[in-house]
Amino acid sequence: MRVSATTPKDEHMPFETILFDIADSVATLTLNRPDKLNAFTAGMHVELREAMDRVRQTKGVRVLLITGAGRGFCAGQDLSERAVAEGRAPVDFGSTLEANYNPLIRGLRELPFPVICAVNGVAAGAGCNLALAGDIVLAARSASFIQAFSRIGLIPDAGGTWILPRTVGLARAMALAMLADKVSAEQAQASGMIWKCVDDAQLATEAQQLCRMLAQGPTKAYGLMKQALYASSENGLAEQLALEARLQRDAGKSHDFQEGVMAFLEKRPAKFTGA
Ligand code: T3D
Repeated sequence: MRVSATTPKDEHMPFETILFDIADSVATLTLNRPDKLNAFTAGMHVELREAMDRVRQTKGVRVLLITGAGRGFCAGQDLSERAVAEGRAPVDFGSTLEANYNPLIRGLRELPFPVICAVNGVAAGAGCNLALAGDIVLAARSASFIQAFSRIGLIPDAGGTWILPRTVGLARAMALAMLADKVSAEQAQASGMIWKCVDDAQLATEAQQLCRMLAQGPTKAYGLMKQALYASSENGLAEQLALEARLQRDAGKSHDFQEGVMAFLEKRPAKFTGA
């Protein structure tokens, strides 16, 4: 199955700030403002919302891959949209977060299948936290992660204050937020911020291989794993055990569970359909 890049209005017109493609059950979303390190604009947010709708609505999508065009992954909010003209009221960031960034991050978390981020270069500000919102994050060895917010007097947003303490611990999260130090891909892997870094030339291939493999996996179970793991930091052991029992009940009723067991007993590779 292949669905080409389209806008909401005209199926044949390309997006302007992103590339979007669905092939072989993998949706690929590439941030595409390379001359500005793929910084988010209001127009890009509109296109991201449309792309996310397509990801949710297209039957058969089993993995979402997010990456960036050019030498950067994403430099966060485009600051040229944020310069405060004299006499004008500043933008209300509570509103822009609620309208743009928060639904994007929540939407990724709520997808019932894996989201892979392939971080091809610098990821800064909200771009860093978009990268970290992937369920599995791969990075090119030359990529870097910067909680750039304190450099402009803001706090980490787009989920940064939630994900960082959970991945790297409170001490590192606090220092990264306050100091806005550049974290290399190797440091990010070593600290548990991301899954792994790979040689630059290998990133696209590794990411595609990973997506292809996951797209043939037990999608329903992956979705349930997301629910369980993301709930774990809010739950005590008793609640988490109860959640596992509830979700495993669902997994145990899946076609893929039956197929997995039959394949094991018949000593053949399982053919998962995702159901
Ligand atoms: O709604 C709201 O606004 C609230 C939400 C806020 C969320 C946020 O993300 S706030 C944080 C915004 N991001 C930043 O503060 C990062 C700004 N960028 C940088 O610090 C640096 O560009 C990088 C460390 C990311 C990379 O540095 P470097 O030296 O590799 O590249 P560069 O030369 O700085 O950037 C290349 C071009 O991209 C350059 O354009 P030019 O001069 O060649 O025409 C630069 O201006 C542009 N660019 C990079 N980041 C942004 C940007 N343009 C606009 N906005 C950016 N964020």
